[in-house]
Amino acid sequence: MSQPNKSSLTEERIFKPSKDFSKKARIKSMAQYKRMHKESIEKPGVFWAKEAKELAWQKKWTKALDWKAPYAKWFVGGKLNVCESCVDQHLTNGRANKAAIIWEGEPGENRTLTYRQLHREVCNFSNVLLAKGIKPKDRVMIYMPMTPEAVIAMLACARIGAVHSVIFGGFSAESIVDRLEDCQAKAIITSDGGYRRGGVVPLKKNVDDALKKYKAVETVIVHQRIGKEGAPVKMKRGRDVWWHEEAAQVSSKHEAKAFDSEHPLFILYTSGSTGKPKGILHTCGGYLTGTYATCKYIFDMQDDDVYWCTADVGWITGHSYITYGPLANGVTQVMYEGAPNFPDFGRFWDLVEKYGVTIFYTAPTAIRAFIKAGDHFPESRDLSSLRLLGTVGEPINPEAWMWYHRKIGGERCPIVDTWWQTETGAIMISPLPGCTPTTPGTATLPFFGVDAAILDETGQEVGPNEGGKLVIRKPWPSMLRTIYGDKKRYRDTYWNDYAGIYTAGDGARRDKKGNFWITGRLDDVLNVSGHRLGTAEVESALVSHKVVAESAVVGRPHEIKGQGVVAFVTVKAGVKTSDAMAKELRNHVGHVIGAIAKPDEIYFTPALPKTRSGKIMRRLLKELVATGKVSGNITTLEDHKVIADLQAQLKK
Ligand code: 7RM
Repeated sequence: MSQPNKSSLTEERIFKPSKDFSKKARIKSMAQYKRMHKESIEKPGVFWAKEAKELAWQKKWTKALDWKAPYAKWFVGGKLNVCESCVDQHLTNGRANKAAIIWEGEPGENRTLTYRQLHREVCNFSNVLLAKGIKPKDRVMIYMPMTPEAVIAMLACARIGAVHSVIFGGFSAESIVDRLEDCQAKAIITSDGGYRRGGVVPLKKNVDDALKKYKAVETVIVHQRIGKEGAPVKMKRGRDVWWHEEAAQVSSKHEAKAFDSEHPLFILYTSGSTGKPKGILHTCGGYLTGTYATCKYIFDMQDDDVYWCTADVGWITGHSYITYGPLANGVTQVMYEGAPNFPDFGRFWDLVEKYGVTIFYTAPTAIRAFIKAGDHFPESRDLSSLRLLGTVGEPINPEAWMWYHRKIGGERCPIVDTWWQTETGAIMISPLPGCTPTTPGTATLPFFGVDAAILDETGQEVGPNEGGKLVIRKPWPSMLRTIYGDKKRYRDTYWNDYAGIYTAGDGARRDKKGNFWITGRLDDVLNVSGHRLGTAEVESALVSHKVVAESAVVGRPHEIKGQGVVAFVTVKAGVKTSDAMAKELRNHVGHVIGAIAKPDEIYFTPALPKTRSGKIMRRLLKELVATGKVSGNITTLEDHKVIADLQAQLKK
């Protein structure tokens, strides 16, 4: 036999949940999973109706699913207020005085909100929004640090039927402008600032800069997180108001009115293969059902759990697994404002010990950073409260998985490697912690109602261990409904490869046991520290600098970030290149998009490798940065000298 490759070796390592874990878990055996999965695929309407019934509806639906590819409507005719399921229902089911959010600020202060207190805050802020003239379907942008107010703002929007669009606090003023223009937001909710790595992120100032370019915003509501000493802000008369001043003027009582199941809930921007981010639109009933059910089964949320998802609310993971899913389950969760390494890499483990976290959900990039920081950080804390671990955002390398299992999970906690996307709204492929045998590196099997498959170019399902395109063959409740304002792009991006089938944009293979191994994006989207970034976005940011004529951006494997950003740049005639120039361009990209997009390396080149018809040959550049050389067919290359020059530069 030939040498076994690494992946077939790792497939031999199988980890099963302990009997004790399985006994208490919602799904206890593979037989139960298989039976339920089969039913959920054969009769999706029946399966999902059962889940949806556990939420608060003011009017029951008449039809579970209306599917006219590629448009789905779930729970047609049903009416609900998402906020009622996440908050109000817990006032009468015994959870009123249970902690909903245990929050810790980066400087170390903490605050607990019970479900009753959360309800009061959300009602109060709903009245603030109403007083500002916000109507159902109006778009409201949220640009805040990780504070309970970010969650309160989202829930208040949902409560009054407004559509929130949360922008990650690490994005720049220019990124805000693009998104404002696209969704035409009427109001912005922000903070004077947020703490990050000991410093203050000037959120309100970024909003001010954005509003110099986009002028249609009528109201800016500013939550005071820092205070005048640390974050002085300018308030524009007639436009800007303080959250606490407005809140003091309105009541804390608000009755939740029901909206249609298909009423828009939020727009969240994500990177695609063009320079323009896509506004992914999610709606109420289906999205809530998907996030609720996945929390219940995949995180196995129980009433005495203390759950912590370390994502930012600015990403889909924060929407689905901080705000909507966990609260609909009535769980207690920890929320932390700051960086994992502030004041040092022990911070997360301090929080786990201090609050007795039982379920912990983070990203592989964070795990790799912890590995590098050293084992003494977790080893010197008591992590025995943990019972379940999760990962999300990118494929987890087996080494990181094993470290997580040993050093954080104490070899006792199941790990759920959860594959999903902004577009899918909720987790799609993942182990169920009480039954699925896991192997480092695979997200294992599809969740209930998820008909995942791997297809070749002709639409045939590929055989075991053959690579292909990851697709979902049937609609699911939390799927995106469209790209806001761009139906054509919605169809072209997700529904064009195979009729009526959703293409995820990821490559994958299935092993002999049916486990899905996600190999990464097939389009020009990078995954930097678990965050999606379009190469075209970085390119257009570079080209917006006055000295740049042209650029090509590719990813390269990066030890901590998963992928690093490498840029090839051609400057305009007469411009002299230098290290200082490279630094300036890096900062420029940070300014245009945000710090996560800054290229790790910039190479200046008199020309980019192109085909005779003028297309940049990214494939060559990718290969060049990964291996230092190019193989394969380069006969279509217009100018061979370009590659030789770049090769010489990369050697240095
Ligand atoms: C939740 C989220 C989506 C992209 C997706 C994949 C990659 C996410 C995993 C993963 C392998 C995983 N939404 N991805 N989770 N790849 N294993 N468990 O990340 O819209 O921001 O990104 O992330 O490429 O298409 S996202």
